[in-house]
Amino acid sequence: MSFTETLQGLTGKPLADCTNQELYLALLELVRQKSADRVQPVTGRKLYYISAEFLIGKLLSNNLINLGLYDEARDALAAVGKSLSDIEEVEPEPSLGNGGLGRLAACFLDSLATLNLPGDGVGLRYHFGLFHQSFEDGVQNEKPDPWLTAHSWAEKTDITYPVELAGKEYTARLYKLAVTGYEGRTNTLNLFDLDTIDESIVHDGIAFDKTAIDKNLTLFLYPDDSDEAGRRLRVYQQYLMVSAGAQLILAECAARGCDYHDLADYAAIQINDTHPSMVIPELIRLLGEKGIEFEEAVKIVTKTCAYTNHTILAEALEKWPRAYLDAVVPQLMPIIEKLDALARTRTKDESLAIIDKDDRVHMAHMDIHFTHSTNGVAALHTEILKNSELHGFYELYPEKFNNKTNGITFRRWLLECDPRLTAALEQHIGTGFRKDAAELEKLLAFADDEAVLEQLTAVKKANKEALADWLLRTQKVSVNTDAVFDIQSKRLHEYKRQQLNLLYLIHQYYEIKAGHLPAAPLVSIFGAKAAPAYTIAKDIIHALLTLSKVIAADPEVSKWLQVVFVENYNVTAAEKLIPACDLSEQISLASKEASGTGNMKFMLNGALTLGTMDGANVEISQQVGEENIYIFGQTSDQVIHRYAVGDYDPAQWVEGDVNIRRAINFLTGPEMLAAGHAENLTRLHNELIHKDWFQTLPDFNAYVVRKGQALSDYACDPKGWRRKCLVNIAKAGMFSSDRTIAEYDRDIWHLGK
Ligand code: KOT
Repeated sequence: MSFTETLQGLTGKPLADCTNQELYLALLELVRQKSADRVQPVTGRKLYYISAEFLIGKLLSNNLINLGLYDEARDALAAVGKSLSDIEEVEPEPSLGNGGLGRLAACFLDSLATLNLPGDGVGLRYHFGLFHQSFEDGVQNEKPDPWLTAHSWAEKTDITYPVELAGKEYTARLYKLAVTGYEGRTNTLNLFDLDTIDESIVHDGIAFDKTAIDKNLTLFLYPDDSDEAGRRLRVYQQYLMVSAGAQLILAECAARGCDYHDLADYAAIQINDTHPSMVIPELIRLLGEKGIEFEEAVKIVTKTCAYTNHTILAEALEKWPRAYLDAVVPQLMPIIEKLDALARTRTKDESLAIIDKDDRVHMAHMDIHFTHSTNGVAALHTEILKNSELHGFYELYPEKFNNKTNGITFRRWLLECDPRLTAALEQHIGTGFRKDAAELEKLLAFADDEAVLEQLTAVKKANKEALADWLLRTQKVSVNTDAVFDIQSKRLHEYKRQQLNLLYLIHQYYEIKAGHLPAAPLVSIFGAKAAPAYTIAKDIIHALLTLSKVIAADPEVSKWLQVVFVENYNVTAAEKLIPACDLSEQISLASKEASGTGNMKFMLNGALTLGTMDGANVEISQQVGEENIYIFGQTSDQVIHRYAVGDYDPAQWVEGDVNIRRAINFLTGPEMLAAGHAENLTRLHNELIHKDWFQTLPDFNAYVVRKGQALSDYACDPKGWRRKCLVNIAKAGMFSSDRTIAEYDRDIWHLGK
């Protein structure tokens, strides 16, 4: 049967007569059937990757590519005048994650299935993913982002588990979402939910009654945790996930012949940062119910579980007041107390305890004591964990610490999002890189081949045109595709320093006004969501939106400079932005960005990085060589030292530097106040002058100089620029999540054995 016939069998009428919605549902069903054919029996150890977030993004195209059906589907639809990309627009995006941590989990599932490794995800079926962002009057507005429709990728099962929260029993129901690898097996993403959730309790944007647990527990990804009810709800969510997850793991292992004493021969559990940490005491509790004594249960769990740390930011390290846990998970507290006592027999260092003197439970400490592996997510990050943040633990358990530099799946972040570049690459180096990313290095043979370099430039230009069309259609802005496309897209956070980019843009505004024209026109594009309760982050968005208006209204400046803030940045938007980027902004304060993964996506798509020596930027720089990347700013050692000395005073930098002073004062100057809100602008101005917690000002001049150099290279040395782009693509192989997963398997999981 031809593809068209198969699809027609599912729609029940000629394809030409179908709506895009009907075609989408038929394709979804077809993918389901084909994915089911690739389910394989599990032998030996199987991985359970437990994570509060799986930022999977839309799945139709990805699944078609991995099943080898994409070209056929596209052509069959084109033959009846339909377009696959229009059909994709029907699919709602599951935004079940905040950013890097959740997207990493999604890339890992793709790589596990591609490498034919038995590895499932365990998480929650949130009814609304990360909020939908819109800008109203220059201010971020949040609305629910529904993705569950009558026909969803996640299929309801009959499998349920009882979960006790605050002394009351709830029923967790399992939903299964098939994850098919590229030419690989089908694994499962297991998502838990309650049947009693009531979407109608949401009101006024994303507000809802936080007390009715049976109605709200899985309504939202990470409910706002700025108030106590919100924080408590997060503990409820975490326990629902780990208790149902642990019961699923034990049931699956038992079905395969495990007698629980040998659990570690059947299961490897990866704890994705501390959100799933309660799986440790929960497994010990459940093993106790099966008759296994505490001491043995601790050994079994330690052998089975491993922990990944994704951040050193103090405010992100989860420490739950004991009173919360007493209230929500009283059944775990006696176990956590015993674990604390056991940990205290191993070290006298009070700072390594699980329960501190203020009665707070340190989730990361429990993870490090009672799992066999603690890993960081980039070389620099792991070194900082070992030498500063977790130094005491490193001294206690040096053998547990290891690095696993992050990666991204090339199926989504190259084949799917950049078909033009993929085709160009395949013409010269074949298709081997699809599964063996190291083969991208073959491209280096063409580093001085003018025709190939021209071709890559033409691909970039076409991608910029496509982005311009999309921006016009969805954001109603028109951009000059001859300009340099400079993109900073990631969560809005002060440590990521969108405010540094903001100050640069103001500086350029003044320079252009003074007749000091840049080497090339610049389109500076932002995409970022700010946490709803993160006031300064929202002020930074407001300042950028206001600056964008001020510049657009000034014909002298707007010839050279344009600021575009894309609404509702998500995986779908990232897939449009990244292939069109010339200059990738990775400008976090050194030591603060654990790894970054956007940096890898931009590099793979032929953008050059303007960045600090932070996270995986360090390894990108090592891969491409310093002549193929624009590095600037303080080193992590300098930053850590400045924090330790504690004498950083932004006011001195403002006083001592006319350019810094000029840029900062512009925030509350007449042009900005006329176009924006005094309250937001003044608060940001004060924050920068009096706190500047992420040391924007000491890096300002170095950033201006380096960015100027990049623009001048782009404009004055196009040949050199193209060559750098080629080297970046060729050297991106090490950042494939296939490499990362192979390392996790080799060092930590040992799957299938
Ligand atoms: C959020 C809350 C608590 C603990 C950790 C996080 C977290 C860390 N969320 N995202 N991250 C990012 O994880 C990515 C994947 O490892 C990194 O690339 C990135 O640098 C982290 O910020």
